[in-house]
Amino acid sequence: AFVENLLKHPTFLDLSYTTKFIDTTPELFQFESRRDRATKILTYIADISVNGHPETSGRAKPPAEARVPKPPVLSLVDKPKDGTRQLLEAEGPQAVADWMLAQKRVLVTDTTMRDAHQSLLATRMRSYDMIKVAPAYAEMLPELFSVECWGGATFDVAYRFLQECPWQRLRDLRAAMPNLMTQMLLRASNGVGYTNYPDNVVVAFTKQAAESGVDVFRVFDSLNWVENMRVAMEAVLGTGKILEASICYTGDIFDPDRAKYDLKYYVAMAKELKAAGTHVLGLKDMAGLLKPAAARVLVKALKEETGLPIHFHTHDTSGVAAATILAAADAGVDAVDAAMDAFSGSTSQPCLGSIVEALRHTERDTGLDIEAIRRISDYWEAVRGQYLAFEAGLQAPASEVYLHEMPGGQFTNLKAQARSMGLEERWHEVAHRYAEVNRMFGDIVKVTPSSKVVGDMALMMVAQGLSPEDVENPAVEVVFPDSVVDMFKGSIGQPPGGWPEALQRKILKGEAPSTDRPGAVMPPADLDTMLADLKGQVAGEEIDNEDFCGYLMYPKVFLDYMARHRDYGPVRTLPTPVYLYGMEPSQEISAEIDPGKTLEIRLTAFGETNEDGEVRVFFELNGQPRTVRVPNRK
Ligand code: BTN
Ligand code: 3PY
Ligand code: ZN
Repeated sequence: AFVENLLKHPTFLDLSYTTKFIDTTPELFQFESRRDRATKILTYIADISVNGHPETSGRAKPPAEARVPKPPVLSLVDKPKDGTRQLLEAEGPQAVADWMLAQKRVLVTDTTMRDAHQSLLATRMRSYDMIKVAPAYAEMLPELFSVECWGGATFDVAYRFLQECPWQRLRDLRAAMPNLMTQMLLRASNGVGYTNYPDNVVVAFTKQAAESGVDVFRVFDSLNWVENMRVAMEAVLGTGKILEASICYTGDIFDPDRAKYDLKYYVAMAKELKAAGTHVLGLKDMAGLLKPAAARVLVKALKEETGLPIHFHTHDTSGVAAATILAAADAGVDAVDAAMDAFSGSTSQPCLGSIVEALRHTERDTGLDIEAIRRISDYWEAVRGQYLAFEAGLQAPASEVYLHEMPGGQFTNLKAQARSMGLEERWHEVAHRYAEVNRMFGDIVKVTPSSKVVGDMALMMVAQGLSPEDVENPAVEVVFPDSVVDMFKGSIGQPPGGWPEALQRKILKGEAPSTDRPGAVMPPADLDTMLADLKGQVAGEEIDNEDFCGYLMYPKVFLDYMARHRDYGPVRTLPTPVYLYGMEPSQEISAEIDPGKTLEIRLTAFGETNEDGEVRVFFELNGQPRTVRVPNRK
């Protein structure tokens, strides 16, 4: 009967089906597939309940009485009011840019679903928690400029740690917020990865991102090398979506000791980005280094010299980011980024609700509804509580950021890396070394992936007790991290003024560096062969272009994800506490594995462990008894 149904189905007949089609078209399978997927999910729950989740073991656990996140109840009568998305669809990206310039109010981007959790919770927020509140954004905050919800580190973390498809997240969010523009962070030639990809991979990925639902592309290069941004910028322009090419801010325009990154430098870069056709100019202060007085001068100059709308992004690590935003607002900034209150402050963005209040009844009033913000933030507060295991634990603002200049999005990751090397106690030493490495490297922009290279080097120096003098001394043998060797070879591009030559000679041991744009000397990827390879490796699974683009970015991570998907099924549909901690006897949950198709799951009991080391776990699935066996690894 299944095959008969399948052959008659119109989607099958036009050959556009994929496994996603099978996932979303359960009527084909009658009972079989659903039972199959149910068994997989029960196996996952059983395994985590017995053995724990490897990512949360040994970490702080939320108390049993923790509040369950409940999104605001919506009217659901009217469709949400039109927003920026309708303007983009009707009139295109240039019209949106013109409209931005015509606004008196400060426009606001909410970063909660991307940078905020990347910077506070090591990027671990699951789609489940985002999708539940997305309709509330659409109904209650239609005046938002955009919702940043994709790209940066979220892409690989989704596959690698959350066992979910990042593309599906994008499609689901896009559908739930039809009036709001979605925004992503694209690392230009580094895609959403840590290394330079062939040009045709960057183009294929960007096109697919636009097709799957990204409206605004913030594009940056980790060394501020405009040459290395052009392929991604052109690709975005080709999609008809909004290009927000960005300057990464580092140093201090007022500090004579950091004259490399002065006002002239930033204005010149802004003009290059304008000439390359950007619709909006991003000012990306990834570490939160731009001080209020400097923001006044910089924003004013960028606006005057380019005439472009300016979109300012910063981090609150220092505790003064809101002051910088207000100064930027005074100087005429067009749009700013902020995170919902419960996900704001510290290494994340400054507080959205407080910025809205600070500007209320002024010329630059944002027009956002503060009651809506409070209700949505109340939901986020409960969500954040569930991810206690991933909190980075920066307890207070830290002026130390002006020393190390670490991006907010790197902070939690580097701290975790330090912890895994047994260096957590020596964090302030790592911070010092990080600053010294930056100086040795010639004072570079530090943002993914260049920041990762600086971090690798700093950790290595702390672990091995090496000083900058040791590193620079030609007579002292140093084994440099691979990422450092690659960067000095030119693999992620050129910093302004090039690499310091003496250090470069020591690192490369006589090998010649390249100053070419990496994509210009790299052969294009053979996409047909790679697709055939991928299909061979996942025999039996259909692969669509989203999957293929995931594989192009992260071949191994993607294949591991697929293999786990075959064993565990759509675990993205489990509530977060169950995904992270499993279930207790007599606990009951539901999981909506397809729209309107819900599994009612009750864990009844754990059995004894048999001589093969396996435990039986007893469930009721939609009222019927079910048993699964999983290895007891405890
Ligand atoms: C199952 O549910 O057991 C099989 C479905 C397999 C779906 C694959 S996994 C990778 C890719 N991404 C998706 O969203 N679907 C396919
Ligand atoms: C990223 O590239 O993920 C960033 O957040 C850079 O700031
Ligand atoms: Zn950021």
